[in-house]
Amino acid sequence: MMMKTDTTERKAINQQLSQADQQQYRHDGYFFPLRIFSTKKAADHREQLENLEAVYGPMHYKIKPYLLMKSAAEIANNSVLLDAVESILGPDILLWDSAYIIKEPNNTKYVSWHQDLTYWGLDGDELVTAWVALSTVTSQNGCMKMLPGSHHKGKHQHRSTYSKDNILHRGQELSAEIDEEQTVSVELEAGEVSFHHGWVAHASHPNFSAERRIGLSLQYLAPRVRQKHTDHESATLVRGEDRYRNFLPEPLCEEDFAPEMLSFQAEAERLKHEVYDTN
Ligand SMILES: O=C(O)CCC(=O)C(=O)O
Repeated sequence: MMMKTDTTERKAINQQLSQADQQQYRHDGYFFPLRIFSTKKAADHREQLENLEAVYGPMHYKIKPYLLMKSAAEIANNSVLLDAVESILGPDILLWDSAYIIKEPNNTKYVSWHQDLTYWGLDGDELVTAWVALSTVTSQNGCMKMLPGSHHKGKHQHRSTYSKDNILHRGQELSAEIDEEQTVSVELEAGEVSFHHGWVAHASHPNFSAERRIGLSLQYLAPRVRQKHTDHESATLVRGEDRYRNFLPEPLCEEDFAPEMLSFQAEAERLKHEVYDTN
């Protein structure tokens, strides 16, 4: 009886993407914007991030910050965000990876045109990235750009450039030239999120503004997907059930930068680099 009431209540407030939004995601390989919290709440999350950075150093590109920071864990478990992810992946959802991607003011760092799944070692593409804006994100400060429909044919050829200003680990970029005229800029207000498919071609240019550009990129997986290169990767079940156990369960963040979580995160980061760098 209790179970039935809980399910009914959750359904009543579930805010999954509309059929039209889901259709757009399937057609283009991305969907935006969706507001998941107010600009005031976004400013609060940004303040928590920047206060912790003042003590522990830069958080940019540190893997799985939701293990270390209550604020990141709260964003990753946001119910509006997860409702939208549920309408893309179904009811069972693992949080597999995440990173703050921060472009400092007037900075040359960029992200080359790439497809996320190229080097991630996964055996399926039931994965969606949710990119949560914690600052206003515009073409001027280096928002993401997407090539609509580029996810339909799966993997395209990449080359590793290891270019100094490229934020990606291997500076990987699509070998084919992208016609920028065909691309769409993912401009967001703080507190909004965009969703993109693991095979959609995307990139982001440098930050030409005087403000920090801050996003939290979160990768959600359907539990049936496997990591081909190791059985030791971990993930957090954020909704539903994991009937596959392809990933080790992760401890939950209850305190910012707890020592035991720091060592768990460091090992997860080491393993992730091993997979990214050798495949
Ligand atoms: O934050 C960026 O500029 C790029 C992010 C990205 O490539 C991703 O989240 O997949």
